Amino acid sequence: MITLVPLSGFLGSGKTTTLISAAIAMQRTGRRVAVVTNDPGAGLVDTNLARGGLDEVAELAGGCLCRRLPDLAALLADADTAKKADVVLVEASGSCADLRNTVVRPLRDRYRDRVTVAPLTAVVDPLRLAAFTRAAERCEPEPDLGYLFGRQLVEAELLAINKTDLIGDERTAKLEARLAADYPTSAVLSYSATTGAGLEALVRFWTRPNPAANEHPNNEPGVPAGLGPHADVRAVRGEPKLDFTRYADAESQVAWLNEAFRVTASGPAFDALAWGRTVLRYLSDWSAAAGYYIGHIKLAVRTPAGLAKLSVTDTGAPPLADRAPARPVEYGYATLNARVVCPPSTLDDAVREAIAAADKAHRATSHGARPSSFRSAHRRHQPQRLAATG
Ligand SMILES: Nc1nc2c(ncn2[C@@H]2O[C@H](COP(=O)(O)OP(=O)(O)OP(=O)(O)O)[C@@H](O)[C@H]2O)c(=O)[nH]1
Ligand SMILES: [Mg+2]
Repeated sequence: MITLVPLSGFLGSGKTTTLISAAIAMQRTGRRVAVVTNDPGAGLVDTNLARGGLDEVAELAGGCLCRRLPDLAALLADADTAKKADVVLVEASGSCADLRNTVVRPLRDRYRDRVTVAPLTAVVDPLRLAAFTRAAERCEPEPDLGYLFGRQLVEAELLAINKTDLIGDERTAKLEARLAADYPTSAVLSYSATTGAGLEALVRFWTRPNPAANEHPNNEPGVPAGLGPHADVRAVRGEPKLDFTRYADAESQVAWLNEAFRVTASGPAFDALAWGRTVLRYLSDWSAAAGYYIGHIKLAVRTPAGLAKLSVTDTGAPPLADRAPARPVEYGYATLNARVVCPPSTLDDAVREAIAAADKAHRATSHGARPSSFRSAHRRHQPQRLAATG
């Protein structure tokens, strides 16, 4: 029986970092692990990053997990039959909610003889949570993206507080206690995907023997056993149903860019990490100046000397480097993914300018970058302003 671990959580919360660190930790204990990334568009930094450290990586692009459920089921069957994996970690897109009803429960219903589905795990960035909480405490109207963030927490079976290295032990303990009180039917854990602290407990939680989990789809924490397989778990828990209009509004505010292009040195070699840092610094400054909210902007440059990978997870924040190539290089293949609350054409302009600025500063030439952002069809004309996480 194969185990599926579904990871949800807001943009930039650390899902991919968690998935890679956890996969490596599991492999060390002899497990065969595969990972699956998912996005509305193709060309993912996350897939590049995962392929840099893991053998079994699949990308389900072109639609949310709920729309790709048959493909996910086929992937699981293949991984099982070909003995490629006994654990599959799946990352949902950061703007996805309602996974419990659209992915987890159908898998538990229909594939229970083949798949054990681990608790739906929402990766929580404590700084992002604090920003939404502060805005609520100031009695600001809840932005639709804040609503989406909240829904991811509501439906999770495990709230996994990540990035504890940024907040320290005392704040972590307080946050754990608060989430346990606010979400009494969910489990709460804390860890750091980058330092590895607490990661072992997270992995243990996912893979603990839980023979009851697949016996009945409603055998879940907080849900009385014996309800029919199609009962709505949220209704049973007394939670309001998902407001699909707000969910669609939230998604439609985000300009979404997946762009791939080639970069070559204008001189003998260029520094791909420094080049990438300039691209992201430019976009971060631009977002701060214009008041646009960054969900996540990430950039990977695949070079002969290794991968350069950087992220910005907040408006105006400095780019953080996750991977650095060993030396300057003659060329690289760049993948840029940006999720920003602004009009798509505005993001396209900013990306063009950012690339031009980096090319000029680092004696490089980018070829074939034609930014073409999109957003889901449900349009809002006034993107809402959100508080930065800082
Ligand atoms: N300090 C710190 N940074 C982290 C941790 N986990 C992730 N990050 C950083 O947060 C940024 C975003 O991490 P990702 O793993 O790409 O986040 P994600 O949730 O997969 O992002 P999307 O797929 O875009 O929604 C990266 O720069 C990571 O290095 C952590 O435990 N501590
Ligand atoms: Mg990711």
